[in-house]
Order: sequence, then C-alpha cells, then structure tokens
Amino acid sequence: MKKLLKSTTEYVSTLNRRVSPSTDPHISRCVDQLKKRGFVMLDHLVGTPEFDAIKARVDQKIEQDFELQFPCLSQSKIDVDRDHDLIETNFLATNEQLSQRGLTFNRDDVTDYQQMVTDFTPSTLTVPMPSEEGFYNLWLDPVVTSVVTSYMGFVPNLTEAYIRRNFPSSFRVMNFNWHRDTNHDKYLVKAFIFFTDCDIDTGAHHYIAGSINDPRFRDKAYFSDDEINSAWPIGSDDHMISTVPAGTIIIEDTRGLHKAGIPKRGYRDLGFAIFTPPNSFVKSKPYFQIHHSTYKSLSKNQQAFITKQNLR
Ligand SMILES: O=C(O)CCC(=O)C(=O)O
Repeated sequence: MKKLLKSTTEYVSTLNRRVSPSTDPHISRCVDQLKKRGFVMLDHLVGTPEFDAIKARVDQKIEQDFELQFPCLSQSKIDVDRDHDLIETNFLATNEQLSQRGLTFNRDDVTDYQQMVTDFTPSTLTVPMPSEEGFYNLWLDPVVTSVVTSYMGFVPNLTEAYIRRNFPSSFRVMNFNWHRDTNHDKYLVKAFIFFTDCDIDTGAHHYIAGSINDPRFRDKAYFSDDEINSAWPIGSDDHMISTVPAGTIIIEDTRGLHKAGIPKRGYRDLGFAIFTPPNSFVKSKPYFQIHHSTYKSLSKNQQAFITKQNLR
C-alpha cells in the first residue's frame, strides 16, 4: 500500500512537470543517443574560461580549504588481516562503521594537503556541493538540463550534487567495481563533469552501452572486470572507456553497467549531478543545501530542479 501511495504521488508530480520533446536539433540528437546507447558526451565547455574558473575553485576547496566530507577512509590504516571482511565487501559500510574500526581521518588530523595525501593515502576525497552560483550554473548547465528533461519527459529534481577526487588505490572501494545504480528503477540520470583530463591511466569512467535492459548481471551488487569483460571485452563496441579532456560532461543512465576506473597515477576530479523524479526520495536530510541568495540568483528554469527541502 505504501509503495502504491508513493508511486501514485510520484506519478502525479511527474505529470505536473511534464515537458514536450525538445525541438532543438542538437538536443534531439543528444537525447536519441542517450536513448540508444545509455550515454551521451558533451564538449561545449571544454577550454572555456567559466569552466576553468570552477576548476580553480575545486582545487582550492580540496587543497587549501579542506571543504571535504569527513571522516574519510584512510588506506594507510587498513590492515589486510584484520579488515579482510571489509576488503571482501568492497568497503560497503557507513563512515561510522569505518571510524569505529579506526580506518578514517578527520579535519583535525590534516595540517596541509601533501601531509593528508601522504599520511592517509585516501582513495577518494568528496567535496559537498558548494552553495555558489558558478557551481549551480555548471551542474544545471542549459544543455545538460535540456537533454535530461527531454530524455526523462518531465523536469526531475537535482537530488545529489558533489565532487570527488580519486587517487590510485590498492583496494577496490565500492564503485571501483562494476555495478548498476538502483536509486530508482525507471528514471535515473547522472551527469559526470570531468574536471581533469582523463584516460585509462588517470581513472577513466567505464560504461556498457545498451546494458540498461540487458537481463544479465543483476544477481549481486558488484561484478569483477573478468565477469564484465567476458561479455563485453575491452575494445568491443559497447565497452565505453572515457578518454576525454577536462570540461567534458557525460550524461548517463546509470541503471546500465558502469564503474569508476582507478587512476594508476595522479588523480582525477569528477563532479556528480544526479537527477531523479520529484518525490522519489522522501529523506529527512537532503543530500545538499543551497543558500536562499544563491537560489535567487538562478534562472527560473534552474530553480525548477531544486526542491524547497534543499534551501537553507
Ligand atoms: O566515478 C565514476 O567514474 C563512476 C561513479 C559511479 O560509479 C557512480 O556514481 O555510481
């Protein structure tokens, strides 16, 4: 009954926000590609000053202001014998559970960026979405919002927004493994915003084109490279590996099989914008918060993607 109620409310709110397919030929082409292959790549921001300005802000937040989500997993604290259970389950645990094991570090443990990276060897640092107009203008870029809206058929909510910096990692932490996202069974789109040039050595994103409705690989949360490569070998048409310059955005239906590549050197910075239907999540705490003043500076079109719950 509860499920029925939820899907009815969701259906009604979706209906209220219904949109017709875009008549812009570029947007239509992108939507067609997204429908056919499960992803589309956009390059209109590559090399633009607006994008470079936001990239500089991302660096500052990570390397100087430490505006990061703490506690954060420290690879140097992992003991392969004691923590074999976590290693086997790809660290599928809450931050509290990892902290109780003594596997995390906090803001107080950090004196400078190099010390943090050397002492704690994090595999991932996460920056929560900054409440700044420039970030929202990128996350709710007009091409991205038009493609996402046209693909879904209604104006969705921006449900999650953040940036991750990934480093070389000896352990496979959650989405370094192949998986399907399960946040919503019918409507789920992510925009991945590449802040660094990316190739197979620097943490490419991997996606299996056309896998959304493929009945295989549904019986567990994560799959190994061997399992996926046996069905879609590297180099085959549907095994997509993103070799892209900074400024690229990949819009993807992540109900399809995908994984984060582990950088072999350096790091890669990736922004995440997650779009789901209105009312699909009834959460007591929103995943990001936006100041009223920032919200007011956005266009009406952009404001439509943000719920009241996210305002502070
Ligand atoms: O970081 C990536 O390339 C992929 C992230 C991912 O797997 C996810 O968001 O579900």
